[in-house]
Amino acid sequence: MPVAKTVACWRTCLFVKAYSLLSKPCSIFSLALLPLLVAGCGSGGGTAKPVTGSSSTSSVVSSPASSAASSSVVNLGLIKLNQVGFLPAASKLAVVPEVAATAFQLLDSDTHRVVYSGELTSAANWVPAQERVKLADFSGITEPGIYQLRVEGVEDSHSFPIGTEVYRDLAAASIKAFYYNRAGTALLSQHAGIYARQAGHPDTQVYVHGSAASQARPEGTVISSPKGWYDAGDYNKYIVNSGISTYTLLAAYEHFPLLFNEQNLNIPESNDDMPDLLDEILWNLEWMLTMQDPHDGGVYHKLTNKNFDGTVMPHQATSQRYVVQKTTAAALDFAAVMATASRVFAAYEAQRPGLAAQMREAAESAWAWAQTNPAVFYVQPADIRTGEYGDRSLADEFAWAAAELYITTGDDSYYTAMNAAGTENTVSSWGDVRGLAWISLAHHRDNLTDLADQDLIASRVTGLANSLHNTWQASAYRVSMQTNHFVWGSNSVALNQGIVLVQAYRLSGERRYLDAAQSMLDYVLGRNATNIAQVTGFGTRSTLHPHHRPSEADGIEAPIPGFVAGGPNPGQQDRSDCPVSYPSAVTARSYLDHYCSYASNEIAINWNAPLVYLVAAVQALTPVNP
Ligand SMILES: [Ca+2]
Ligand SMILES: [Ca+2]
Ligand SMILES: [Ca+2]
Repeated sequence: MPVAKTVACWRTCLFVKAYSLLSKPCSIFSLALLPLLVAGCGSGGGTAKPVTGSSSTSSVVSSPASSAASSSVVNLGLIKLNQVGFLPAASKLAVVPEVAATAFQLLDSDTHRVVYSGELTSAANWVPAQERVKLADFSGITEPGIYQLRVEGVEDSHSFPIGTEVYRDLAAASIKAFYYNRAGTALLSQHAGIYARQAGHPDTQVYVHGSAASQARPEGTVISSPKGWYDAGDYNKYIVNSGISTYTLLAAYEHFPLLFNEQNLNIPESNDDMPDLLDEILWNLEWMLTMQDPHDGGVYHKLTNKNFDGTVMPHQATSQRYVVQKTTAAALDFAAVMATASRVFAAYEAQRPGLAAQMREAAESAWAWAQTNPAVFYVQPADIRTGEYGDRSLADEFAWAAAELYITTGDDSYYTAMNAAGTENTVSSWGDVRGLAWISLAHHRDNLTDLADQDLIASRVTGLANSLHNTWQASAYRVSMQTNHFVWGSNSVALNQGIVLVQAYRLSGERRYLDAAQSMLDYVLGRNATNIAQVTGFGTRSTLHPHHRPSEADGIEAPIPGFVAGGPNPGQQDRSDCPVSYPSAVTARSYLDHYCSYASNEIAINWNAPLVYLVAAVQALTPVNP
């Protein structure tokens, strides 16, 4: 077992992540602190053991099923497309290197018979990849089958399917990833297969940290706070990041219930009388409820070790756990999620009597706490070194919580508190959640009180979507990702952009928004500059070595499936902790498929949730008949 000094340092860099995701450069403050924090980590840095300990090689580009001829460089010269495939009536695009050819052919992958020929667009530059490419549009091909794209002068593309079921497995796996990250329970082989593991982190005896002490619960008070999902590649649980993650899954259910009602994830709660997605969400909601102090409504910011665990399995990580500091952000994110959840679970009163009411009361008391404590920011105690999720801009958290409470209760005072006219719409991230308010208001627009400004709701949704759509339309890769979007967790930016586009489609029915949203799914699944489908277990050439402790420590070669990687991040904040170099410093190719790379290859619940949502949306919204 690695010794304590091999505690990974990626959370040190989450500290930086806090800044990068808020679209600020790393502050001098954070950079100045880095050496101090990293100093405690030993030579391994983010990697708790040498790469040779990995179950596979450290090669960045190798892949068992790669069709690439050369593995010595990232394959700039290849056709890039969604490797998981397309629904029959979907928009279908591929990126082709700048070659002399002006036409492309679609082949039947088995017979190599040409089934379609089309014109390539003229070449254009995609700035984030510094790459000139052409586009092939084969949206007109709707016949189910397995295909490849052929362009003279380039290797044939990966094989990919067109069919009605192409996203079925991905839709399930992206949710089951949360099951694999459950705290406090053993994963049995009947559900987890080769990824079965012992229970870790029961969290039934958690200490109230000094920073969280109150008269009713002084320092050292023992509370029980079981269940929940591990946040990311580490084993701690954070309310702020649980906020957007749990909400995004709840929104997926609110928007597309039919899809999930029929889904069987093969989890312990399968075959009960609750949709499996809701069962999985409850695993985290039940934990979140325990994070509220019943004496005052305040919510602890996180449940954590003092330091990060090494690269060990959950049951081997047995450090004492603490709840740390109540914060305004935690109270507001908690209030928003519980208000949302109480709407969703109101339909399951028979299965869970009283739960919806309990959640609503929990939301309202957390909101009340935040009203009396409107600016309690997270301050990392001296003896705690895990992730901070610090955020000093809370207008968006207030707006989001108010919007969800307004929708759930119908109380106009919450709409007033939201300050709708002063609340912009943005692509969401854990630290900027105002966009979630607009998603919920747009979805519930037919059931709001007269006070709600319907024109404003529509204009906020379409305004942001139009901006993304215009970028998409003008992009050589036909994606809405631009250079400044390549922050830590850039794949979640792409996915959350897709979610914004989906809202505009749901509001307007204009197909262009759905096509742009499809492109953002395509992007994560292979139509990106790395030519890697960045979800474990999916695509011909996909992420193999995520920064995820169980995936690294389990001794199984294949990574646990269904996790989206953080994605290209030119910040490369893990460079000094990695024994191999990134294959490229170019923005959209700055991705390292290695366990060491917490800055480009970690997994996180707030990155997987928008994958769940976007896959479901594309499946549910794409017309069945071409
Ligand atoms: Ca179930
Ligand atoms: Ca914020
Ligand atoms: Ca593994």
